Amino acid sequence: MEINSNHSWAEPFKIKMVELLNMTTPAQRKKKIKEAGYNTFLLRSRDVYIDLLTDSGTNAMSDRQWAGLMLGDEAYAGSENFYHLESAVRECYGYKYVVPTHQGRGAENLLSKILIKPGDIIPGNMYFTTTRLHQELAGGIFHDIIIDEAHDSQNPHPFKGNVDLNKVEALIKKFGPEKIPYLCIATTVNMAGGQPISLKNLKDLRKLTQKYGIKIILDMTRVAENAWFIKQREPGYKNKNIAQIVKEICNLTDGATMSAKKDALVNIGGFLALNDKKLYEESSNLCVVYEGLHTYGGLAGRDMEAIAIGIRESLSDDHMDARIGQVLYLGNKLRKANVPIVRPVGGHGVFIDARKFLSHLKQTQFPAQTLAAEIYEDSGVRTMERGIVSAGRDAETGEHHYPKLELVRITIPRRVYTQAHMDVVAESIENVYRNRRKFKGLKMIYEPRYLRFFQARFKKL
Ligand code: PLI
Repeated sequence: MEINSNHSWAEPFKIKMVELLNMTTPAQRKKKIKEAGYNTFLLRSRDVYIDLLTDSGTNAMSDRQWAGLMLGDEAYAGSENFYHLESAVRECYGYKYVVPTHQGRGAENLLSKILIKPGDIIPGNMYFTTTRLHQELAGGIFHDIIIDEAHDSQNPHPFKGNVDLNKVEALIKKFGPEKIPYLCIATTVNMAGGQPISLKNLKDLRKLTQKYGIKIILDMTRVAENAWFIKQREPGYKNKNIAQIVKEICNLTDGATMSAKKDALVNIGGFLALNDKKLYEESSNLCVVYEGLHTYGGLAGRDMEAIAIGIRESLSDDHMDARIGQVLYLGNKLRKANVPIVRPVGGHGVFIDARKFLSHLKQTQFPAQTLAAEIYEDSGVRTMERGIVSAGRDAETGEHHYPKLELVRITIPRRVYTQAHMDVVAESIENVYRNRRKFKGLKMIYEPRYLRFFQARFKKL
């Protein structure tokens, strides 16, 4: 798809320092992935050439962020950097109160503990792994309210992160509004392939939920990326900038959880942002139990400074054109080679449809896990399973969840890799695609209790 500005997506930065990479041989990689139980999370990073496991905490910081680290005020209480972070959140996102946390799941924990009672229903536009687990640990039950199109990898809907309002109304009718403390709405929807929600949909949702007094809490982890898609695709937003669109999104919600490790261009950190004073007081009090004092929340002063600067950098239109332009570049290359990928290409990565890629395997043979391991073996490129392993088990029945989407995520860190790296990635995946009939699937031989995809081990069938 075209970017509707009059210049290309070339990076609005130049490179000042580089990190040297290890190159490995096919024989070494075969051994390493076997030792890692065919789980790319269990590889050592020194054995990886191009690391596209995640865009989380893998960003390259700018010279201004690195300079900001030297301004770290490492006081236990009242660090100056906290107030810089608070100002950035207020000015850029419009929320009144901020509680820093060590990363996004720290904020999810605080939010779930203050808002969810056992038996509550938490509707969301598709699940995210850590988000749903914290809801469940607090006694909540997650319900998927995303539009059906999001579960179909080939449906070209421009806003596959949208909520189906009929699904929301049906939940309200069935359980009653008092059982639904909030809706958890993600920008862009990670497990659907990095798909955006439209502002029209969010406005309609706000109207509906306000009628019943139900809050909307944003998972704003990739809100600026979502804003870029709104600018490209939604009527009326072409002439607005990313910063304005982000503000408009946040204004339609009551609060947000944030993993600053994505949009905000840092390596660690997150926060919970709220508008309600009483909820803020409760969460800042719980923060001292789980994270640290409410003016540092598990972060060093220097980390908060880097986030404050990163938030502002993330709202630059030029940055976002280059960031998502690079993702589209890889996506278009793979599409031209007929590799089955999720359409449209999302914001933070290209997602391969492993069901179509390895159509001879059953879902219980873990096609996406198999494919991620084979890509590593082929070229040292590390990707991630986002299918049946990530989906885990039903909290009540103990059965596997069987998600319709069985995907391998090729996730692009921000400001890290070049176009030549993307060419190598595409060539490797095309090579694996040519050899796809040879792969026989995997068997799970170790399954941890929580978030199994991180630590599960497999052997080849
Ligand atoms: O990894 P955390 O704890 O900073 O953030 C958790 C988290 C919350 N919401 C969303 C949409 C995420 O994508 C997310 C973390 N994502 C990871 C680690 C990823 O690889 O996508």
